[in-house]
Amino acid sequence: MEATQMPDGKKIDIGLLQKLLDHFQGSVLGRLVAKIDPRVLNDLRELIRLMEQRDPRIMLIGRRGAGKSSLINAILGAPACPTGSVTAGNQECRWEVVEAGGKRFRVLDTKGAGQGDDPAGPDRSALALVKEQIRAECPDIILFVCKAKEVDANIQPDLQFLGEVMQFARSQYSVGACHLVGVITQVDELDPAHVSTPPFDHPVKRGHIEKAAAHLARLLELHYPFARQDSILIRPVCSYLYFHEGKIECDRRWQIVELVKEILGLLPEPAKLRMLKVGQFKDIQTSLAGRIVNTFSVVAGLVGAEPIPFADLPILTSLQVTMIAMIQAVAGREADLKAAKEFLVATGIDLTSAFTLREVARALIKLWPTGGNVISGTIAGTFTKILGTAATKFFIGGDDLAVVRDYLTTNLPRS
Ligand SMILES: Nc1nc2c(ncn2[C@@H]2O[C@H](COP(=O)(O)OP(=O)(O)O)[C@@H](O)[C@H]2O)c(=O)[nH]1
Ligand SMILES: [Mg+2]
Repeated sequence: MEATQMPDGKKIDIGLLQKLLDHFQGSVLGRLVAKIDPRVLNDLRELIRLMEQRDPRIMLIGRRGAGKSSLINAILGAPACPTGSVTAGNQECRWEVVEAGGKRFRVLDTKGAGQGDDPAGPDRSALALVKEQIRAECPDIILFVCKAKEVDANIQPDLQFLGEVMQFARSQYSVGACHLVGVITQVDELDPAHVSTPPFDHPVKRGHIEKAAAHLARLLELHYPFARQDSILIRPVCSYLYFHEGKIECDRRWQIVELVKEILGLLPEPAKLRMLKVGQFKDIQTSLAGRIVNTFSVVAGLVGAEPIPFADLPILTSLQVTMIAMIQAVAGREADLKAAKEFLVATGIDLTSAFTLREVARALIKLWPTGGNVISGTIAGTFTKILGTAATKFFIGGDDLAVVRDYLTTNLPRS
């Protein structure tokens, strides 16, 4: 274990977490803890995956004009994809990066089953191209996009296309690798059409939106081959955004944030952080940060309690700085250690000085006069938790430094 003083690298050293995970899996105490609460090691494993930070992969199925490109723009809040195709255009079927304002993900835009009226079923050559792309990379999410006014307009071929695509994806990857969400677009155009601005709470309009959603749900139940094992989400949205000279001139987006939240819930860990950048999802960020803080506290507790064949102070320090950097990442910032250290300096905590820890230790021993390893484990865990909570308050809660310092002064036990 090379951690000497403070971790030196700029980026998070996931290797440290991996080494600790390996260590705990083999150690008696680690196994004991895992036995008491198997979530600990699983959480650590998931946190390691979270930091892989790869682009989410979203595949779009729906016919031309359904609003696939508009939906992507609505999610990004920027005109990243050309819309309003009057003609089919020569869009290529391959994974593309879409990005705007620091938000990015990958999209596989497909035209679905072509014009949708071929009795022979989906376009075979289109399907072959899609399969080639899926073989290369599995979509995390398939958005089956259907115009609200057209949910009952011969979408069978598109459904068949969807079914074949998912069957292929599941033949190549595990069941949990690819999820379906049904998206009903352009709900603003449903009757009464003069109710064209969100939140569309005209009772008749709401009735039509619900009817369209129920209809698509029923069609999927009948025709989607995995209808029984997958719980399928249906999300009606309005993606209408009008850009003029690069600025938003009209914004009628509705339920887009909810859709993104649903996507976030379905994404695998490595793809989550990039998707989090798409919006300010404080609740999701807070709960992810909470998981990070809890896991690191437990791990720090283990490091503190167990005679590990490396000095525990530098490792605890590395863990704590890593934890803070991960909270920064969840907050949508760069996960770099320099900022984490700057945060610590700003709050007045010097992790490199054993003094801080000793102070805390002395105070805690008074609180828990039991003995030995348990105490040092408890101290390390408690201290880590307090630090993590402070970082969460600052980076996610948006509390200013004075508030965070206050929190630390109140909660760090004094001797
Ligand atoms: N009123 C309204 N029009 C939309 C909405 N979404 C897309 N459109 C329009 O529908 C047309 C086709 O959209 P587009 O995103 O290009 O569809 P795609 O072919 O599936 O990519 C464009 O003129 C869009 O402006 C929506 O939610 N409401
Ligand atoms: Mg398009």
